[in-house]
Amino acid sequence: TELVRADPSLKFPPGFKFGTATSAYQIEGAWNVSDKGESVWDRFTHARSDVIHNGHTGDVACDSYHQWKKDVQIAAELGLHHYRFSISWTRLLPSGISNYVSEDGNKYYSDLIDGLLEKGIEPMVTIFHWDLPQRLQDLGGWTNPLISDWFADYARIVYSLYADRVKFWITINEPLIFCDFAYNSGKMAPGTIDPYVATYLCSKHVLLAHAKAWRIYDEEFKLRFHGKVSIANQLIWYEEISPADKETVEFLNQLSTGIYSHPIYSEKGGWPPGIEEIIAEKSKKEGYPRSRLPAFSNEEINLIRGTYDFYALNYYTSRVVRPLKDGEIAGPWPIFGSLEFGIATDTLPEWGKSQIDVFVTFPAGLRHMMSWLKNNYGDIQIFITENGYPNREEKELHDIDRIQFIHDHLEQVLLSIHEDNIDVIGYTVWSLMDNLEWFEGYSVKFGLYKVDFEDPQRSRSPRKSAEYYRKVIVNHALVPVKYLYDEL
Ligand code: GBH
Repeated sequence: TELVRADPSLKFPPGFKFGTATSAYQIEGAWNVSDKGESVWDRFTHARSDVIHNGHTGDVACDSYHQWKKDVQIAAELGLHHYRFSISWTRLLPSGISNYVSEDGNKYYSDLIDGLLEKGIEPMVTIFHWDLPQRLQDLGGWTNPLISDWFADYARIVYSLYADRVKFWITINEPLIFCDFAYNSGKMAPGTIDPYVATYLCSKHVLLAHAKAWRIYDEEFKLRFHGKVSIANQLIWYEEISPADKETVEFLNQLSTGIYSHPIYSEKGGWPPGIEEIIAEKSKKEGYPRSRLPAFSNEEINLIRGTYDFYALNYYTSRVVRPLKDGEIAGPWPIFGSLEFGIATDTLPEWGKSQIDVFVTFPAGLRHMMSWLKNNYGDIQIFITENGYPNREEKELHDIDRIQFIHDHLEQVLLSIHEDNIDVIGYTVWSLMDNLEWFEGYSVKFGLYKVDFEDPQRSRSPRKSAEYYRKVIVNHALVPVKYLYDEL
């Protein structure tokens, strides 16, 4: 697990894109301006201050709804090729159902897209980043099979408004978090804990929703606009450290990555090998009339299979496996279904630390993950749609750890491209600026730009990592960290 270094003369391929990402609930604020409807995250932060750091909410956040020109400005300062942001479903469709489109909501996103394009920055739009309309949640949310049509209707409206200007689309962000982690932990909206049933209903309906939205683009928009559509998966790499781990490691990689990938990217389609059988067997033993992991019909398998134009991955951290100790119950992060399968995970002492315990850094995990994808699904294009480093407290703007993190991960990307022949087409830092880190509130900071949450104007100031990333983008190559240390 030693860190392999890249030849410093290696370059990123021509056309390789560098960007940053954010999401609507984490930055926009303006939670009830104009006719905006209530989302599950509005409801959750307002009702569940017990779960959320200091009772923080996204009511104002970075106030990007009013301050979006500042976001475009700093994105331009960085020299970004692309900026990934998400659309708030209830800002565009206040009731969640697509019979009525908000004029103000539409204008907000339309202006933002135009503002980015004027600066030569490509918008990459995430259609759903967790802020489900509360009204749809009241009807069961992602556990109701009708959600796949509600989502597809919403996606069609989004395409019809912006497909003339947006060429990169992410249908849905990280089902592993809002299905598996949410229903296992209760720490994410809607706050319901139901790891054995809700989790898997959500998984199935997400895949159908994505597939329908992908096909709508393919059939109704692609010929005219030539864009690309995918789903972004949070990938946690499970690393084998002894041959005895082999089977468990492969099982966990299939359970957390395969579950949202095999149905889309494999030749056969359907749930990943091993997973379907084992959950069906357990369900039977437990007396359920059918598997808790709902089966796909042949028609559904064919609907989902092949619904991608590239692979979108978010990578933060890795784990190794170990057996549970006596009496130990494994937690919901970062293995989902740990309650089910009783596998514990660890990190290695030589891996990097951050101020947030769960975000242990292992850059080689990114490279291994991409090779795993290639081994399982063939030669697909990969777009890294998130990668980033958190701090809780930072010496004002001097975020050397974050610079090292970005450097080390980009180095692994270069190795994947040049040594492993993996077709990586872009890299995206989470995040452009500090924002509401879900149940961690504003206490966890990921930004290349610091946001002053005491300032009514929510001023943004560049950290050293912003300067570093700008240099990487200008040079289109890895910039040595040492060079920057000398400057600081
Ligand atoms: C991404 O996933 C999201 O897309 C983005 O919105 C988010 O801001 C970013 O990463 C940084 O987190 O403390 O043991 O309860 C986030 C996935 C889910 C990772 C919750 C950390 C906490 C586990 N995150 N998890 S624990």
